[in-house]
Amino acid sequence: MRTLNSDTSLRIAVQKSGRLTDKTLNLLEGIGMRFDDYKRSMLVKCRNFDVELLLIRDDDIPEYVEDGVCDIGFVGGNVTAEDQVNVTVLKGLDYGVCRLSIAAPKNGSIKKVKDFDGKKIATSYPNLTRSFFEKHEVSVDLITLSGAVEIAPRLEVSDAISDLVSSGNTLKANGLVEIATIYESETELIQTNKPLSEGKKKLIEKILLRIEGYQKAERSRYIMMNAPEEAIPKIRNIIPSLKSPTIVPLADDGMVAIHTVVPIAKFWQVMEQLKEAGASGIVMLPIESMIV
Ligand code: PRT
Ligand code: ZN
Repeated sequence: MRTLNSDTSLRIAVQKSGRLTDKTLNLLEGIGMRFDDYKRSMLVKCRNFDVELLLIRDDDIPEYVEDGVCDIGFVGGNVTAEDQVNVTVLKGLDYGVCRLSIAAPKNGSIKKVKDFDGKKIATSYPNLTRSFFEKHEVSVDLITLSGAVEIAPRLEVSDAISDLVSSGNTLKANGLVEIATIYESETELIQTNKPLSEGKKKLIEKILLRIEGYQKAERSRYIMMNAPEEAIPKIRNIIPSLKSPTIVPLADDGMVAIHTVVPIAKFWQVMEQLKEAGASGIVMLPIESMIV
């Protein structure tokens, strides 16, 4: 039987240098973890938790987590899905958002999925691309490339591509148009399915809870405003607050200060409505963390 490595630190896999690195490290620091210089070493001890980071290429993360070399890891869903590993996805993280799409030359004959039949498709994601076309019963010839996929049609290496897209600018610059989406991706926190000690399980739960608090705070703003007392019912209708707003009487007769939390997505709309309802001196503050 495999022994539980309860005497070792919780090991977290993070991309060493790439699109997900800063956001992941900021997130870990945002939930209270402190690390020494992670630029110089592959294995970095956390100063205030029984945690260490293993900084590696993103392609290696799912397998390291599957094998239990790392207990948890932060990696794009696209990589985990392509590698077809046996891990548990604990949480989608709302950054590194992109999609794996099939794209073809703008003025060519490929306009829909069926038009890919018999075509050569360059990709770094052969597994996801193959299963997409199998599902659509379209037979394609896949050419696996490790990079620079978008120039393959111009070099006549392929007729079309299957690649990650976020803004769409790279496709545009290479005269390609998106035909269909194969996979919608975001960064995910994944966990090994190998047995974990109780201590590690508790620590993972704590990390998850803190991430939820951090994400809620990131999506919210604390707002403060002054208003005449008679405007309170109208203002309470406008504010989609988590709980009742705090209402404090001011020295000025008939005036109150109102404090509450609003989702950032609604902030501007709420601001305008509040002003119309009679609020003034509206101040917005970022929130560092939030447990509700
Ligand atoms: O060295 P290592 O192997 O660790 O890094 P990498 O070069 O393989 O990966 P990296 O850092 O480029 O990307 C890491 C992860 O970021 C990916 O696995 C995705 O989960 C996520 N991500 C989000 C993206 C993109 N957006 C993205 N736009 N990964 C790559 N791209 C590339 C895409 O391949 C294409 O070349 O950006 C180009 C398209 O971008 P737009 O904005 O022009 O559409
Ligand atoms: Zn990679």
